[in-house]
Amino acid sequence: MELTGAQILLKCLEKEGVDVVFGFPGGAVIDIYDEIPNFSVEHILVRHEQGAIHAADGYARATGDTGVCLVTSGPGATNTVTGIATAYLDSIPVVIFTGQVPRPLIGNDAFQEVDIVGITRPCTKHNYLVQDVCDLARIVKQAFYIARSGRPGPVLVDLPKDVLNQKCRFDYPEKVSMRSYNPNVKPHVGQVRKVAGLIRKAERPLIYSGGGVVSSKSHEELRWLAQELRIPVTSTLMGLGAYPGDDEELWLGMLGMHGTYSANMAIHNCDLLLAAGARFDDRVTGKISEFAPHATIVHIDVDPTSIQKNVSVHVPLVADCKEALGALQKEMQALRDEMDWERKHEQWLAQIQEWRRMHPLTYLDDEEKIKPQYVVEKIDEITKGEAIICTEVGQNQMWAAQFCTVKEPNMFLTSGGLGTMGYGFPAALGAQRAFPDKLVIDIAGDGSIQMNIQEMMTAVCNKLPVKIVILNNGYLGMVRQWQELFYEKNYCATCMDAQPDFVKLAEAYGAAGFRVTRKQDVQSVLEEAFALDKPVIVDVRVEQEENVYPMVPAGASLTEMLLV
Ligand SMILES: Cc1ncc(C[n+]2csc(CCOP(=O)(O)OP(=O)(O)O)c2C)c(N)n1
Repeated sequence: MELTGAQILLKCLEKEGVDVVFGFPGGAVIDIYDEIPNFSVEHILVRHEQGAIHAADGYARATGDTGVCLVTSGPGATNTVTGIATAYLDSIPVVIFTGQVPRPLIGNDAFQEVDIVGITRPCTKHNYLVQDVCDLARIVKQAFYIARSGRPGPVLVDLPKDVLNQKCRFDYPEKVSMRSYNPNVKPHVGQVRKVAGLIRKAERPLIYSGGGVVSSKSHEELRWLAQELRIPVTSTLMGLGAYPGDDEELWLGMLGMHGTYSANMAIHNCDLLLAAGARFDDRVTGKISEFAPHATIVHIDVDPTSIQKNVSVHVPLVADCKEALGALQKEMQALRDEMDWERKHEQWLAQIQEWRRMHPLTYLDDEEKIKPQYVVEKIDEITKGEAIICTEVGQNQMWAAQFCTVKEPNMFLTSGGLGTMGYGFPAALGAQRAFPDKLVIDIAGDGSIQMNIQEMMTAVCNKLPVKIVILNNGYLGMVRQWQELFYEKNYCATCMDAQPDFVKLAEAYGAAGFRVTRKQDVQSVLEEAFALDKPVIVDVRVEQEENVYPMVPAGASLTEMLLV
């Protein structure tokens, strides 16, 4: 039987096991919307297309599966670009379907025409313009395959309106074969042996784990290597949760610009750095020429182009992290019996504990004022590490990363690479849709939350009881911090004291709102808010000019930390 393009698309989604699509309609995709009620795919109507793409991304990060978003042509498509770039920089699998004007009008400046394939070429892993309905099923199959495999990422499929009306027999391919795309997932045996030999010889080894460990689901292998061989672990913002944040011996916390003193000192002094699924971004390395100066650097990454990009690596291992760490585990299992790992790194681990004692991750608490770190600590205490934590961008994000004990992967969702304000709340909606019974909290700044607050209506309509905790400092805090430290306190354009009444705003949408102005109320209000079965905003008035420490000034060496 022949089906229309719109029907074929929805059938493909069913075949891919997609249970939810986040979207916003328009003329170019109305044929798809016309068919949605006839298929098993749920559609969640957002209030802005940026909300749709971040929600799809949040769904993908929380589940480890692929997120899907559907929008119309022109402004609908361009409204997703920030979210596409966000997913691209963090290697998150999402498939974006955009409507396009009918083929005969393409290139004619038709109403609501943009070249979205051209616009997104630099920020998608791959993209397609479907020219013939008979290609549609194959393209959708490829899109999902490319988004998920190798180094994951966003894939966009642009759908001209007339193609959605054309008919073709539906035939979903079983397999994908693309001559030009064959990610290398198996590690080279010789390289694995070499790395095993290096681990065996190392006296001061350190694991630097990134988002690739989370997305390849290789946290078990990582944990084995660290715990059995007694190798301390630090991670990027994206890697949080791969290693349990409550291991007080081997876990050093995040490294880099706002990393812990012990993590940054360990990087500087280690003799072997095992980087897994991380890309040495500048927020992590500080001054490149002084990064890990005494270490042999091993880099495990499925994307060969990320190797040697920023830092010169001694031993590359191009493979999926799960395959590579699994192979290393096997090699090391054989060696473990002949070595006394328990004693081997004793001095190194003692040195690390000493650094931790000298400069623990801390802040100057106050009897009266509410410190933002105190709020995050309370959130952590109340949720016992069992909530999915999302963040916006800025100081709120760094405090969340520093003071939340993330114990499992896929539990800390944040825009690491692009640093997109407005990411956290819609991402939280995606995560909450994936896990209706989990507590999902967006730790927010008063600036960021205003970027996508319209999605509160989506939360209320769809009964997604996300909790937003605003660390309200009345500033675009992170920029203000830079102005304070490096621009002689010239607080130009960072004061945000003209604000909506967040409690009334929540109520206007049909959600609940609380305001906290006294330290002694923080805990009880958070508990009350988290217990409610509806979306909530908690507006906490925190100390206005609090800074995030430690801080490595941009371009400085990791050892040049400003401390509390
Ligand atoms: C879309 C976007 N615009 C601008 C920035 C630059 N920026 C980074 S952090 C920040 C301040 C964020 O302020 P707020 O959300 O209030 O959080 P705080 O730092 O106070 O916790 C800004 C403006 C950004 N990251 N994203």
